Amino acid sequence: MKTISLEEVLGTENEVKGENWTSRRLVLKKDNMGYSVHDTVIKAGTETHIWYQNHLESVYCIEGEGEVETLKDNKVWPIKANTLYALDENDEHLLRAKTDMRMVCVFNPPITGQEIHDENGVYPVVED
Ligand code: 9YT
Repeated sequence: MKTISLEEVLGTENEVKGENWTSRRLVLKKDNMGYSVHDTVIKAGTETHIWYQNHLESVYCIEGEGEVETLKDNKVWPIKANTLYALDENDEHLLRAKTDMRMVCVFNPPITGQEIHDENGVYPVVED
């Protein structure tokens, strides 16, 4: 077995910054676990358009609050600490952070790192 601490990831290539979030990759495809695990912070006051067409993702909120709107039905799902949302239908959605939100994200199949560089499946909302 092995351990990895958040401190070991900070400031490395596995700390990836998007426009509205910073994702610290703890477990990646190269670790051969069949999934990846990220500790992600979403910035307060942001809205992010996300559609992982090739990945299933579970997102466990451990700090903060906000909401998810699923775009197929415009349903709004309040999210706060200790709530997990599972994108079990590759759901296209908007993630709105009221406060900073800290999320533990699990991806199946695992993120390689390369996909995220290209931001495949993640389309930030363009602000006017
Ligand atoms: C919650 C979410 O999907 N945020 C976008 C970043 C993504 N989770 C990642 O790459 O860690």
